[in-house]
Amino acid sequence: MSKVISRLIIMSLVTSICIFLTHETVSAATENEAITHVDTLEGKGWDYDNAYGWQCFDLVNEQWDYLYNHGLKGAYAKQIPFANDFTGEATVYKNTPEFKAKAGDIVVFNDNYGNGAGHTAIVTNGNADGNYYKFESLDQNWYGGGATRTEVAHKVVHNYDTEMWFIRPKYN
Ligand SMILES: [Ca+2]
Repeated sequence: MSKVISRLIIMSLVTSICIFLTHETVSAATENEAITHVDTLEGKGWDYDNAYGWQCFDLVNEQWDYLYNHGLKGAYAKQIPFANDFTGEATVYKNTPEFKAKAGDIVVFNDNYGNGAGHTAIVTNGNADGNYYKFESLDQNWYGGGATRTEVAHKVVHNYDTEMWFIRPKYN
């Protein structure tokens, strides 16, 4: 076998392995680094898509972009669990009575919230009441102050709801 052919075979093998690794790569951040990054988002207004002011989705996309260098798809927050391929990046959990959220999870509320658009936030404490009936998250636009840029990212205590999804990133 000529050296040229050998090199071509090796190059194609390396390329294949790189593509495989790229697809399977988890976040470059550790769990602790991700949680620390959430803290840096608090107290400021975030407009990831440069439209409609400081939406809930903007805040979540700031975190997702930190983790994976891209935002999440979905015309509305409620579509996040279904409009994205989370293979290699995260695990999606539908809420159940046994589910326990943890800091760093992305929570998605259904169309009973946000005037039909749903809502999304970043969990900061999965057990805000000591009984796992409530969790705390960092939110934008929970009170409707996103469009007017008056509601910076702030912590809110929410009830766990049946129709709720939690997206848990795969950390390094
Ligand atoms: Ca926006």
